[in-house]
Amino acid sequence: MIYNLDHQIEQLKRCERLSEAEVKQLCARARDILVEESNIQPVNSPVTICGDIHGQFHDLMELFRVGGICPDTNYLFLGDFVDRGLYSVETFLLLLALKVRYPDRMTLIRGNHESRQITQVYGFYDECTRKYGSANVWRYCCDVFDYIALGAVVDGRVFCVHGGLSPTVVTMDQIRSIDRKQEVPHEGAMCDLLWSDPDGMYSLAYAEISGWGISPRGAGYLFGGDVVKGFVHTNGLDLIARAHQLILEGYKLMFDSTIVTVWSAPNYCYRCGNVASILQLDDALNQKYATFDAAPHVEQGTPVKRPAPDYFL
Ligand SMILES: [Mn+2]
Repeated sequence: MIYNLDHQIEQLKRCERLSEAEVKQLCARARDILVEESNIQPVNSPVTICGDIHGQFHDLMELFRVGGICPDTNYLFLGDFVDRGLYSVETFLLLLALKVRYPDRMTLIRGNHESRQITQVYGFYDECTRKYGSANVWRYCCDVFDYIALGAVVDGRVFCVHGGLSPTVVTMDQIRSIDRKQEVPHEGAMCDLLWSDPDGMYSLAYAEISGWGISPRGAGYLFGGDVVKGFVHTNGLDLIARAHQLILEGYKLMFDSTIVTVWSAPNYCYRCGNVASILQLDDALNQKYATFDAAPHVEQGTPVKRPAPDYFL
C-alpha cells in the first residue's frame, strides 16, 4: 500500500496523471483521514504555512524547492489548491497523496474554491473532464473537499484560515461546533471563514478601518482592525494567518501585525507578475517569510479562456 502511494507521489511530482481508479482509491483514503480531523486542526511548530496555489503545479514544485520537501518540512496549506491554473488535478492530488502518506506532516484546510459550484466556473471541472473524459475525478475530489478542515491552530497561538472571520463567530469553540461536512454554504459562519477579507487591503488608510463591511465578492464580509484584535485577544492568539488575496510582494501584515495574508501563487494566472511567499514558523513561532518567483522553464501553456480575472476569487 505504502509502496503504491510512494510510487504515485513520485509520479505526481513529475506531473503525471494517476488513473481514475487510483484517484478514486486515494480520495477514499484521504476522506477516512480528514473525517477524523477537527474543524480547527491542531498543528505543532515548526511549520511552514502556504497560501493559494490555484493549480500552478510547477510553482508548487518551486515552493517545495524553497521550503523543503514533505515530510522533512511540516506543511500547512491554507486552501485554494484548484482553479485558475492549468494543473489543478496534479496539484490537488499531489497534496492529497502527501496528506495520506504523512498525515501529521501535511495539513490541508479548505478554501472557497474547494467547492462544486466555484470549480464549475473557474476551471477545475473543465480540466477534469478534459483530462479524464468524464466528471468522475471531479466528483471524487469534491467529495474530499467536504471533509477538509475549516482552519488550524499552531501551538494554540496562530489561527489559520483561508479567508477570515465571521460576525457570528466570537470564539474558536464556535467554529469547532460547525457541521463542516457539506458543500460550502452561501452564508453563515462556514461561508464567512472561507470568503471574508480584512478591510482596506488595497488602501493606505487601512489602519483606521473598523467593524464589519459588505464584501464586494458577494460572499463573506470585510472586517476591520478592531475585529481582528478582539478575536486575537478573546482566543489567546498571537496571529491570524490567512490567504485568499493576491499580494504583489507575496505577503502582507496588517493591524499591528495581528493578521497576515500569505500568497503562494507566483505570477498568478501566469500574468500578474507578483512574487509568492511562504511563512516559516520556527518552534518559538518566530516568523520568517521566504519569497519565490514563478518556476523558470516549462511550457505552462496558454491560459484557458476563463471569466475575467478579478484579483479576488
Ligand atoms: Mn480564495
